[in-house]
Amino acid sequence: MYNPRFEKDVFKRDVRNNVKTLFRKEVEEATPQQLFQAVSYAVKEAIIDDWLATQKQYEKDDPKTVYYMSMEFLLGRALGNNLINMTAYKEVKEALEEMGIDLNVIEDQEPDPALGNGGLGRLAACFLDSLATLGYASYGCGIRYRYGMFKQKIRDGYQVEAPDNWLKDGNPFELRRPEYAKEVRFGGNIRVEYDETGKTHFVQENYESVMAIPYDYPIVGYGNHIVNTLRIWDAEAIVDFQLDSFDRGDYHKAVEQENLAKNIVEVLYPNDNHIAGKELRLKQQYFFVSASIQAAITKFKKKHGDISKLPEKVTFQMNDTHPTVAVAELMRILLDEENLGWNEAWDITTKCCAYTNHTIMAEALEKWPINLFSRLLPRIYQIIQEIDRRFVEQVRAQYPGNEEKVKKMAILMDGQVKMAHLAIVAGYSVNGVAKLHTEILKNQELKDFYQMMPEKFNNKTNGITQRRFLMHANPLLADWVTEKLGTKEWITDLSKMSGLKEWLDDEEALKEFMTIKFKNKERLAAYIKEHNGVEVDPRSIFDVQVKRLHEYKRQLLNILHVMYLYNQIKEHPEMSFYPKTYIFGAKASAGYIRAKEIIKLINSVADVINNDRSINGKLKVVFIEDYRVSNAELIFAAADISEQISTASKEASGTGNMKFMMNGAPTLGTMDGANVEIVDEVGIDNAFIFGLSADEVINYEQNGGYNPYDIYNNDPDIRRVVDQLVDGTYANGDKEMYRDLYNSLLNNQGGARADMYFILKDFRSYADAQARAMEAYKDTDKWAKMALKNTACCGKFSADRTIQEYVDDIWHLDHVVINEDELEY
Ligand code: T68
Repeated sequence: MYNPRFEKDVFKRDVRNNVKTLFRKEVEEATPQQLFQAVSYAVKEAIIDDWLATQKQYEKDDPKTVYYMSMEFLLGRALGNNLINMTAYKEVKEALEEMGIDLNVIEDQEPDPALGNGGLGRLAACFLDSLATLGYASYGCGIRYRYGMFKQKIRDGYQVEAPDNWLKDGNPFELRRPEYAKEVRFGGNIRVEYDETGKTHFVQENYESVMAIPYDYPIVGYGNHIVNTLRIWDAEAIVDFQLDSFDRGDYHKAVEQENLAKNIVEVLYPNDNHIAGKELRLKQQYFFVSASIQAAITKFKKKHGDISKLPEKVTFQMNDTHPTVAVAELMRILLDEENLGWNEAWDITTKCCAYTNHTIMAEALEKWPINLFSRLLPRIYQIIQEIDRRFVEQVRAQYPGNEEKVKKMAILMDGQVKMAHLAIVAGYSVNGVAKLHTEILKNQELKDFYQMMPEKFNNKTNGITQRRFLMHANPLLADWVTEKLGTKEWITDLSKMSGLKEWLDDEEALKEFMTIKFKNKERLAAYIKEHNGVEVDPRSIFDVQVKRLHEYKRQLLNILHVMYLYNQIKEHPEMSFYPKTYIFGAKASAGYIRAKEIIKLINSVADVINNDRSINGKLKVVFIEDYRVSNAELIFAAADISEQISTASKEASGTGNMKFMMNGAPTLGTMDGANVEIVDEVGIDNAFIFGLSADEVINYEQNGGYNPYDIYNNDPDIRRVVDQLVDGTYANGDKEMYRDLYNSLLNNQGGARADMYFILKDFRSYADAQARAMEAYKDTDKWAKMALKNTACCGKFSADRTIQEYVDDIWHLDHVVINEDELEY
């Protein structure tokens, strides 16, 4: 047995004891939430042993460590995942059954930790899982937001946001570590001092400060006893709010300090691929970055003393530009606290920091107004000025007389601090997240930087963890895969999935595979019935688009096509049509009006179609409320078709596409992001590809776009659905409700081109891909083969592969092994 603590009797006794000591109850009287807590504390105890063992091993081996710096970690629930990675899931399920407890019900009690928006945050969580599983020393560094991603309710078809108070019942897996607290300073001014040797010192004064208190989360590796740490920071006032300060007249100051601390970690900004540029956001960034870097340096110095060796043992990976102040903070510590000279400090910093870019969307590029930035972070700003001064000198030396270059590349320009430029100049590595994306970075967005420093640029195609998205999400398929491969190796080596190709011509195996899909569709149908009150037929094709709502992701194209299908069915009731269920799930940023209009439109179309008896249930539309990691797991397992229909060039990678593929759903999509590599792996015949290429899109964009009226005027089907936005069909006669969507498709508006995302341009080609998919589905055997081929070819898309590439090319970490025989429990 892997872990003696999971001997059934011991475990059962632990759970009973926990119920008693935590709640003064017997198991039989406990609520499901109380049982969740009791079970989780029992699991945590077992984790702590491995956590300690890991610390010991790291202490001994002294491996190089990566600090993965991210504003977001979209973890999803921990209990089930931890049990899987401790290889104890089935044993614990059985033990609980014997106590009359259903593990699935208990798992559902856990709030879904949603400290992230979408792809970027979930990628960070998958990476931590892979780092632990592969045996690499790592810390995730982030913020312990009091409120995570909002809960989405649909009221009358509209999105309504409710706060996500995820900590209200406490959190069994976290560990508060006040002994590692760090002070973080904001504002004030910098006084220059000279010491007796004539050396300059920069002293920050009149600042406000907060205490950063770390909370540690165990990140359990799969079956290897390694437990790494996600360290997220809470903020507390330095001077506790004390009544006697009232007497001293400091009442306001005390309240202010308390509020400053409280505000910083209050809430996650709910924007995906969009930067609002709020001062509080910059505070959040500096807060967690400063605390994390201080902690890393303290730890390093305690062991090694000599700070010049930092790059040998430590690397900071910046997840997008959000933590880029890390560069200047590290410089500050090296200059002001370690008293190094500029060159030496710069040498260390540029060997320690690396940057991942996740988007080319202009509205997501971080630029801070200099006045705001320098007021909040005066010393950091000084340091950035000096970095910029030296860099601009270098540009001028390399491109004499070319002031255009300086304008395009400087870090400080037009009153702004350009965070991406800072990250590239100071980073030793700059990577994109899929091949196509990296090429676009090199040849378009970051072309000037690529020309000047090509050696920094590299690609790391994203991946996902098969532990959560296959083992936990789809236990039926996971067991089937193990049986067919005759080994569990795929759990830590996903390339082994290719062994499934042997079964592509085996009728019996294909039937089993499709039976599993059917059962998963029944499971999702039950969820939809319970949560949405809509009846869907698991025999219909489940065509799914779940992801954040964004114009570039083109949910609007999908729903316009549904409207078109509905028109067709009404007009030609006799035409052959395989019943289809279109499933959507998406949160819109609270302030993104147009995205919210699209949600309303989807729900209105669902309302009309689902209530039209005349179409005999041929078409259904479902909008799943509050799409998040936990229901995503049910959805991927049940999908027949994976909609990945972004405007080519806009989706840096996508990772949902990989989760669908792994679970046997062919991609219906554009040649964008990692779709390109999915098609490479699975073959063009096992996907449904349509639309403009990235080159074509970029070409149109550089030439002012295209004229959507050419399509509107010449294609009556398209014209009809576009008109239906403003003829009241889906708005109870209200002709204005969707006027903005209509205009966005046809008319230039201010700076925005008509149909910026080429929805009408790609419509015909999309409808054609949809028709091909339906034809393919009608041939049951052919479809089964195609679906299995997708699962069999998903090997490349494991985050384990991605992380190994980061390790080999960027981080150069040492592999750590914990010897099971030496464990002391
Ligand atoms: C996503 N980016 C990419 N950003 O859109 C997706 N942005 O193609 C890619 O697969 C994924 O990153 C992982 O690489 C995001 O998710 C954000 O969430 C975000 C958050 C705040 C500010 C800007």
